[in-house]
Amino acid sequence: MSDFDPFADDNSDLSVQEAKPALKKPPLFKVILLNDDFTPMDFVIEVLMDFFAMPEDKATQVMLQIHTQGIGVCGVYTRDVAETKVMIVNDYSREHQHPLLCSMEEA
Ligand code: TYC
Repeated sequence: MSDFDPFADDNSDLSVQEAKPALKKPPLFKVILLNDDFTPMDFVIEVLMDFFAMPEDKATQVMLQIHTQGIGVCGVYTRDVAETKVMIVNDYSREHQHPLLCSMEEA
């Protein structure tokens, strides 16, 4: 009887699997609001509360910062979430005939 066993595994064909590179974190985007001379302060506060989940005191603080500095950050999100927020806020402002502008930039 032969000693050859076709199912025996001497591990001679083992190779070491290279570790997969760790997944890169997705880029993040700041959603920003721009100041203008016409949008009522109360409307901006409402937007910050309703679309960016800010409590009223925080929304008031951010609105005043935009009013005095010209620009302010509403939140930081992945690309899809940021794009959706920008669209929703701009649509909402247009619906209410306010020139409020929402935009995004890479964080
Ligand atoms: N500047 C506006 C006013 O005086 C208020 C305002 C604040 C508008 C923030 C836009 O993103 C804004 N009524």
